[in-house]
Amino acid sequence: PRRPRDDLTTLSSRIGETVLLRVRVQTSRAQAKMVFLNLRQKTDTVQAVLIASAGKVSKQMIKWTAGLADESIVLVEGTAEKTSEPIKSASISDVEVHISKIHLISGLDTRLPFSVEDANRPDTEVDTSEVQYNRVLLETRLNNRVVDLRTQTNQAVFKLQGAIGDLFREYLSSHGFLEIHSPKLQGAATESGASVFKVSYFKGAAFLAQSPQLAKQMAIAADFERVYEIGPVFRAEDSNTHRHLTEFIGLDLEMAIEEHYHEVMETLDGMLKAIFAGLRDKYKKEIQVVQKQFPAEDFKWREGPEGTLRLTFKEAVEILVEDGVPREDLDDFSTENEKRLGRLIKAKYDTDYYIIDKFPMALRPFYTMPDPEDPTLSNSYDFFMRGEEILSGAQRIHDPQLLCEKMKSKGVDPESMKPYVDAFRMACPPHGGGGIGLERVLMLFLKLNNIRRASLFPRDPKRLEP
Ligand code: ATP
Ligand code: AMO
Repeated sequence: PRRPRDDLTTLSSRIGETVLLRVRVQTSRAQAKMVFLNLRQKTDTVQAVLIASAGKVSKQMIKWTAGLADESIVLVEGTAEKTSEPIKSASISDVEVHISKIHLISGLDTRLPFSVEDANRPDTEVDTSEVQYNRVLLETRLNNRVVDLRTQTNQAVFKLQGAIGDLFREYLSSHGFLEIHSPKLQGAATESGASVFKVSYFKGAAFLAQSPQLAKQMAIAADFERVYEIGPVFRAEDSNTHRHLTEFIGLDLEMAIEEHYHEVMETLDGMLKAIFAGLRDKYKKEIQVVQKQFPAEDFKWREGPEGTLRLTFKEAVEILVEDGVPREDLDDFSTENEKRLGRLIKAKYDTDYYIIDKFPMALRPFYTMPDPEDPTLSNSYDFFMRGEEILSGAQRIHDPQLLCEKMKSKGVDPESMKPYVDAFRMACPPHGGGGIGLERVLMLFLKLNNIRRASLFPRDPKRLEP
């Protein structure tokens, strides 16, 4: 019968017992008649030792074990023992495994590009004299992503990425939303012609969707009332920044409105706060693992009756003007001013999360509903984390005449998007929604400083592999 394998996380409760582990050899070090091994499983490591002893562990076995390449996968049998002295580098520091048997499950037939232990070191621990030796550059990591993803940090990062998706789904399905799957191949450019990828499609061409925008609105016209989608979004923008990808995961939602577009804004806000709280409450360990490599203050948001900080675009402009930014630079926020605003808000309101409402109509896409009281403004909002945009959304125009007028004023021919416009000609309830970049939320929650770290296999203007 197959014996169940043990998990490193349960070792502390197994002192004195025989355990069976499938692990990676992170490092090994031979010393006289013994070998010390650092064994790893996802976000945990444990020290193990193999000691030569007559009749049990031969010298040959010591030699063979000492020769195991780092990152080999082994099956180990041994006893869990309390450690005499705590071991600094191990994450389970109160247990060590005394090995009696060791089998190789899978070895290496190439050299490692870097050691996983080095790749897991905090950047702050890097001594400049040792830069060559210690630091693994992001570029090198991404070129060898499979090895890089094995670090304890990355195991935690992607567990948290999965958690954000789970929490998004959980919140929305318990609030009456239906998950939809919209096509990514489109016959026409979607939001704005400038930034779509064109792909060949039999004898013609197709475009990769730059958002599920049109489909999710059409789902509302089709009476689904509340819909959401988690799916890839493609942007053909040559943006070589810390926060732009050419393919990212969009967390999108769209809902019918009863009376006011703030119903949508509040739903988005409730959902995001549920994600933040879910991460903080259920994934403490993973957050701490990441913070060892990327030191950051815990992400802060306002909870309770006070509610999320909301500013209008105009109020946000005033904050920046008061801080000395020339008013004429504030028709739109540059990344610099966005971040500056984030710092000012943090200092004044002690929050890393806030909403800016009522953007000027001129800054928003054609489908955005103008503010009925001041048509130079719009019923639209952006949400920010640590001074960077993570969500964009709005009430949409559901009147076909007004929609066509706005399309034309933004240089979009309504004929080119006929099925979309027709959806509103056959009556559609007032509605609104928003789109979130999953990798941005993850990057900013954890302060990873580069969106590529929040994407499993990132795609940017210069990277299509691995
Ligand atoms: P976000 O607004 O969050 O960047 P977006 O897709 O709406 O998402 P834009 O509004 O086009 O992007 O650009 C926002 C900011 O990103 C710009 O103010 C600019 O600072 C920065 N940015 C965009 N493209 C580039 C680029 N190619 N190089 C440097 N910065 C860029
Ligand atoms: P927008 O274009 O602002 O809005 O995108 C929504 C959110 O997606 C993320 N994002 C990106 N993430 C990584 N790389 C990129 N190049 C990138 N571009 C955008 C950001 C942004 O806030 N249809 C509207 C949404 C709506 O109104 O429902 C839209 O796509 O987090």
